[in-house]
Amino acid sequence: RKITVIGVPMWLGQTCFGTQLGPGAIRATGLNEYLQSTYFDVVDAGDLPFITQLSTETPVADGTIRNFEAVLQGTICLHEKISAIVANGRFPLILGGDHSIAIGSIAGIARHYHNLGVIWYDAHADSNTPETSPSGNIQGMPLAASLGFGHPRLTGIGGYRKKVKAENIVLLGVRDLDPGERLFIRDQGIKIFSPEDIYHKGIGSIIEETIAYLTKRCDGIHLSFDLDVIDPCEACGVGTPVADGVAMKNNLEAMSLLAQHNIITSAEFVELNPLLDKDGQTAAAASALIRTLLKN
Ligand code: DIR
Ligand code: MN
Ligand code: MN
Ligand code: MN
Repeated sequence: RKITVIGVPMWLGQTCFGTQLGPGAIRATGLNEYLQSTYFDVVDAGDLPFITQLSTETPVADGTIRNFEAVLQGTICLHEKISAIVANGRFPLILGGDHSIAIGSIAGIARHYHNLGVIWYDAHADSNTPETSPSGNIQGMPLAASLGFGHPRLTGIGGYRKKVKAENIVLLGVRDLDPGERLFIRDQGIKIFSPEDIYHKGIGSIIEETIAYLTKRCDGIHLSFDLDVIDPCEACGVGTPVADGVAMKNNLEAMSLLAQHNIITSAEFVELNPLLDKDGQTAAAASALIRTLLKN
């Protein structure tokens, strides 16, 4: 496999300073050295050149979206970069950065597939629109935006609106839904598994079901991994931890199964905030998940 690593030091999709340091903290685990020793062809394209100072932007566009212009420009920049990586036949491994960046990565990837599947592995559903968002954070909107719902400038990135179809999405590990998101997921008929489902059915059977469901239609599958899906006891370095998460043992097994089936065509690992981390446990978790996903 030909892999291009790209860091996306974005934190303005939420309010917790430090998420822009995520790519560096994951690299510091020795990820590149591991990948380069394992794979023939690994390129680290470095970080996108974002300005990461404290934002003075007023909470925006139409008054409901925080740091709108800064996040929009970041996602546009990422979209172009990722599209070029995929066009060159390479696997993009995206290191975040907060989850708003998924708008750009999916916009860049989806143009190269007829039926892009997305596994959204997250404590949250990130399915808010500016109308339903309780926070105004774009971090909570990327899945809705990728389906074509939200601010037109966010949904219009890349010059096309609908990046993924609702039936090509599976949500895994979700346990914190806002009221509007609950309705949205039901209306769209999106497949969703909670940590409780994983506990009862076992991660193996959930992943097998997910793979069977997506591979029926999809010609590529993007993994969008929000590190806050992990139980906070094992990964505290995230801005919005939610109790009763998915154990690392299960997360690693999930990555291992996805690797065995060889179906993931792009991946992002987001929301690491090294300033909130303890002894680098969350960075180490991210690194272990990536290594397992890319094994073989
Ligand atoms: C919440 C939190 N649903 C929001 N979302 C987060 O702000 O829309 N996503 N933290 O990862
Ligand atoms: Mn998320
Ligand atoms: Mn989340
Ligand atoms: Mn199988």
